[in-house]
Amino acid sequence: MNNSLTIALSKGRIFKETLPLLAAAGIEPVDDPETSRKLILDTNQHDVKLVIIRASDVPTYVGYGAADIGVAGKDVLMEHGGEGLYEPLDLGIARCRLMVAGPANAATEKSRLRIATKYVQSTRRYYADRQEQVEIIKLYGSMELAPLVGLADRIVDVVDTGNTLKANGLVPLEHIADISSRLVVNKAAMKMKHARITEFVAHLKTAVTA
Ligand code: PRT
Ligand code: MG
Repeated sequence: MNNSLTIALSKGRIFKETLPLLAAAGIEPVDDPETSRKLILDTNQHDVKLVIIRASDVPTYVGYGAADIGVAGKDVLMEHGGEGLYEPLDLGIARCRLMVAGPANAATEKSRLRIATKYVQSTRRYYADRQEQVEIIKLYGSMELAPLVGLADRIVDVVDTGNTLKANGLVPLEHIADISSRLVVNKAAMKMKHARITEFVAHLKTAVTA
């Protein structure tokens, strides 16, 4: 029986903050993804591998079963929709807030605001719930620039310290959701490798609550 585990992680803050949780489950990567160019990292356990991918690709890899398990921000999961995924554990890491932001002294008499964001689904849902008509402009990064050059009236982005907003003359205006990273598990893998995955989740849960 194939009882191996493939775990999908993104570089940067999620990898750094997941490392101690993996260690609590007895898993230590052999290479450092920040310095290695390898996309598949071996670990101290012969049948556990880490795949290093873009944060927004984690639900896709896990949803299709290319990885059994992954760690993804709730912001990313809300956009993806969660198809093929269980979300058994809030890891409490990489915390931030999904917010509407804009220029400090913005005029608001416009009937139809233009909102620049990479979070198109969450933004659509947020304004639909409030019955506000907005025009959503999809961007892939540097949302903070859009109001400065007249591309949009507002942005929807995740905010941590708020320093990036501040540095660009923007202020947080409306809070949409509190965000943290979640453990996601492929639904078929959860059935096929039930004991192994349940044990792994239990180890992480203990580490999270400790
Ligand atoms: O970088 P890439 O395009 O590959 O993807 P990504 O930006 O989604 O990945 P990454 O590693 O930057 O973020 C992974 C996850 O971390 C996100 O999906 C969030 O769930 C979470 N997270 C927590 C954050 C932040 N904090 C955060 N501050 N993601 C992004 N940011 C950005 C923020 O948008 C701002 O532009 O970091 C910048 C600095 O934030 P301030 O408010 O501290 O200035
Ligand atoms: Mg980034």
